[in-house]
Amino acid sequence: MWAMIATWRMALEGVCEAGELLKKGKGAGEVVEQAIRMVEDFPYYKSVGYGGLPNEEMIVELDAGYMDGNTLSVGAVAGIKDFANPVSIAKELSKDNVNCVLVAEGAEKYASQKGFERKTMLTERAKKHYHKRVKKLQSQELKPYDGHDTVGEVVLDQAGKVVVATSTSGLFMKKAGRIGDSPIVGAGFYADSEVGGASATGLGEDLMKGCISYEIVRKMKEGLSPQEACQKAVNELDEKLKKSKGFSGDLSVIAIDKNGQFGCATNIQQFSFVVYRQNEEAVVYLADNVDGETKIYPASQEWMDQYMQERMAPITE
Ligand code: SD4
Repeated sequence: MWAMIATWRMALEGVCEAGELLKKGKGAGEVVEQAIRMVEDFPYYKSVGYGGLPNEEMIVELDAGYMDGNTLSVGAVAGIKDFANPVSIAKELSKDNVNCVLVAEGAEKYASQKGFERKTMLTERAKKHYHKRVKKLQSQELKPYDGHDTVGEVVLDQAGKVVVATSTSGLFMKKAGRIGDSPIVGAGFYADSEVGGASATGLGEDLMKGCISYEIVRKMKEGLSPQEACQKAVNELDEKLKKSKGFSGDLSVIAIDKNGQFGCATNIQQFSFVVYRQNEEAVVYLADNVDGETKIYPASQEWMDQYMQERMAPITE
């Protein structure tokens, strides 16, 4: 049995190609890397890789994480500038036993030494978004906004290995050096091939507080289904944050277990995600929070068309 799940509609093309590789018996590590690289390379996705939106100094700083569920090996980069594929650097780092999580200049030095492709990641389009935002920024809180999303993918291959990886430009207009949950093991991603894997997207500062990806895998290990584990983890963290400080940021999560069953939960509306499993078609689902329950339904063609139109529309003043 092979299966994969990924955050947000933007993962679809990569997931479809990845499925073909999984059918041929390719390993989860290679597959997840390839699927995420496709999102990193696509210039119209403004929250991951090339074309990702910059920080408040108009510099694109990228975060990525990778975990191998067979060995629990983890690699991650944070605040890395001008490398085309942070996910590949994170994967490479996971092969080491020490120095597996590198930030900023250290990460860049490592990536250069290893020969990873350098690329100016700030695009003209991202600059336009930046200038537009600067004009209206004064009144706005820093938060994940529509279309600004981390790609997180969990893959189960035919050999039963589970691998998870993430990649993001983080929050638009973040402070220089700010990192979210995406390069933090247990928060943005977690995998254990004996159980399954999970990944998160939303407000990193809040997702981290619940170590939410680890928590989902832990709940699955205790016997909850992926859906129950996702829902419980989101509700518990959401309630705790609201009770203790009156506010919870966006929390959206996905998971699959070692049998290829999947789950998703969110505290927002219209969280999109992609599932592709053996003997099934790849499906884009939408998830809505309805009174603490996540309602999941396939995205309509109209929604899919509009998604792409919005991503590729000219940026108006
Ligand atoms: C972060 N979790 O850097 C990421 C951003 C994100 O939807 O997922 N936005 O906090």
